[in-house]
Amino acid sequence: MPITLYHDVPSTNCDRVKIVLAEKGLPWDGIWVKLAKMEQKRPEHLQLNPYGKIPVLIEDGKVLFESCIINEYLDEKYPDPPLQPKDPYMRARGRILVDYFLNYLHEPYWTLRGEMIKKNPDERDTKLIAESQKEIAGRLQYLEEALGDNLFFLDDYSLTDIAMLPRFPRLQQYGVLPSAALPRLGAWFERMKQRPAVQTVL
Ligand SMILES: N[C@@H](CCC(=O)N[C@@H](CS)C(=O)NCC(=O)O)C(=O)O
Repeated sequence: MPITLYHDVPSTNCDRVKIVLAEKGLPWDGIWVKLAKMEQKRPEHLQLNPYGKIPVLIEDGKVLFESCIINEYLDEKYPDPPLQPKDPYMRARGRILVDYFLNYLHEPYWTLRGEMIKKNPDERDTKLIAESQKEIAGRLQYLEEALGDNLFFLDDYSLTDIAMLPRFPRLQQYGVLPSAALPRLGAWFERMKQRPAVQTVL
């Protein structure tokens, strides 16, 4: 049975799932959930995802939400090509890096995003923007070191790279990247952009 994805554009959380679907060559039908119209809060959507968010993926009548959990499901159900390391520690390490990136960067990222998308250029708080950019870049230093000299976070390309990628174009757009202090993350981002599956969401 085909996969159905409830999604919108732009949506970094939906992009994360779309990259995995593309890597696996899995066809999917899309159902638009227009965030601008708050369709994600409609009762019929809340029945699928009580958080009132997208993405939601349905396969064979089974409903899944939370992008990283959906991606693990897809990788386990469709293991070719594999997108998780076999070693349990490495899997856990990948989840830790994603948790760090999404949760620990959350506050300064949303402060910066708020300034950039909700205000006209002449209304923006330039001091707050500079502080947020600095805070995010400082927190990214841990990931710069975690990447080290590897091509990808867990050596081989994996769900960890895919989970992080969708926010990188925005970090670039909002002036956090490129940064002389984060050369490895900059090179990783360029490497990620070469992948056809990633190009489907750029
Ligand atoms: N942790 C969730 C986050 C999902 C999320 O925040 N999705 C956004 C779109 S990118 C959304 O639905 N926002 C609307 C809202 O929060 O009302 C996931 O990874 O799927």
